[in-house]
Amino acid sequence: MSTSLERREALKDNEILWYERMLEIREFEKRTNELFASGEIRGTTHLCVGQEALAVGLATVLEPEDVIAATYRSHGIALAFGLTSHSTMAEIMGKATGCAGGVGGSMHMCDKSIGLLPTSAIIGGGMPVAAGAALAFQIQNKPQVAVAFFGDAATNIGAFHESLNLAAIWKLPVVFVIDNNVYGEYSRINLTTPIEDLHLRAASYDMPSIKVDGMDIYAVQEAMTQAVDGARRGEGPTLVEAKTYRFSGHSRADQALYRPAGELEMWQKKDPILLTEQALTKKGLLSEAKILDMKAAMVEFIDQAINQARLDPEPGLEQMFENIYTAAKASNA
Ligand SMILES: Cc1ncc(C[n+]2csc(CCOP(=O)(O)OP(=O)(O)O)c2C)c(N)n1
Ligand SMILES: [Mg+2]
Repeated sequence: MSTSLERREALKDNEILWYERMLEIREFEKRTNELFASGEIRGTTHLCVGQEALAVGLATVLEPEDVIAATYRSHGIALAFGLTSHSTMAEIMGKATGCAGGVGGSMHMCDKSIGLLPTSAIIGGGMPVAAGAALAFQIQNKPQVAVAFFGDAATNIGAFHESLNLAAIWKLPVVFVIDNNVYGEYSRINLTTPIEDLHLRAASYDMPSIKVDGMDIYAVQEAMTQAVDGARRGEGPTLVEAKTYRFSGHSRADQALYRPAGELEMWQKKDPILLTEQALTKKGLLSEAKILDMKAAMVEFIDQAINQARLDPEPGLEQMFENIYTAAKASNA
C-alpha cells in the first residue's frame, strides 16, 4: 500500500484523525499563502481555507481504486485523500519530489495510487473525465466509483450539463459534488446564476440530489456515503451540493473586497474546524489542552515539510519530455 493510500485509509472511523487532517490542511494553506506573498514561490495559488470538512468528509467514504477529478482549488482534497504535505508542498514549489515531479504546480495535484486524477484549471474539465472513468468501471464490471468535484460557477458550464445527462441516461457510477462556496472568481453567485440551490439542477436529469452543510464533517460524511454507496450498488449518479464558503479570496492576489460586510464573519462562526472541535469535545475525545497541543504540533509538522521541500532538487530539463504523447527530436535539418 502506498504511503498516500495508508494516510487515506487511516481516516476511516478515526474522528481525531479527521480533525488532525483538517488542521493539516488549514496550516498548509496558511503557510502556502505566506510563501507566495513573500515571493518565495512565484505564480498564483487558490486556497481552500474554510472548506476542510468537505475534503476530509469525502475522503473518509471512498475505497481504494475509486477515483476523483477535482479542480485547481484542491490542496485540501489532495491532503485529505492522502498526499503528504511534503509531496504537495514540493509540487507547489516546483521540486522533483512533488507529486507531479514539480512540473505541475499548485493547480495540478495528482497521485494514481489514491485515484487522484490530475486536477485541472479548466472550469468543468473534470466532470467528463469522471463520467468517462465511471463508464470504464461500468464496462469492466468493476465496483468502483468516480467523483467529480467542482465549484458552483462550474454548474453554468456546458460540460456540467453534458456530463449529468450522459451519467443519468447510462446510470454511471459517478457522484457529482458541487463545492458551493458562494463565489466564482470575483462574482457572488446571485450575479451569475438564477438559483442559489444548485442541487435543484439534478431534476432536469431525473437524478437524485442531496443538499448538505459542507461545514459539518458529520453531515458531509453521511451525504457522501449515501451518494457513493448508491453509485456502487449500480443505482447511478447523484448530485451533491455542499454549502461552503471561501474564507480567502479567489486566488492569492485577491483580497475579496467585494464581499458584503459581515458575510465572512457570519460563515466563520461555522468554521468547520471549530465545529469539529466542539463535537469532539462534547464526545470527550478532545480537551482544550489537547487542542492546543495538536495545533502546535501541526505548526511544527508543516514547517518540517516546507523545510524538506526547500532542500529538494528541481526537476532536470529532461523532465520536459516525460509524460507527454510524443517528443519531437531536436534536428538541425
Ligand atoms: C473554461 C474556463 N472558463 C473560465 C475560466 C476562468 N475561471 C477561473 S476560476 C473561475 C471561477 C470558478 O468558480 P467556481 O467554479 O465556483 O470554483 P471556485 O473557484 O469557487 O472553487 C473562472 C471563471 C477557466 N479557468 N476555465
Ligand atoms: Mg465557487
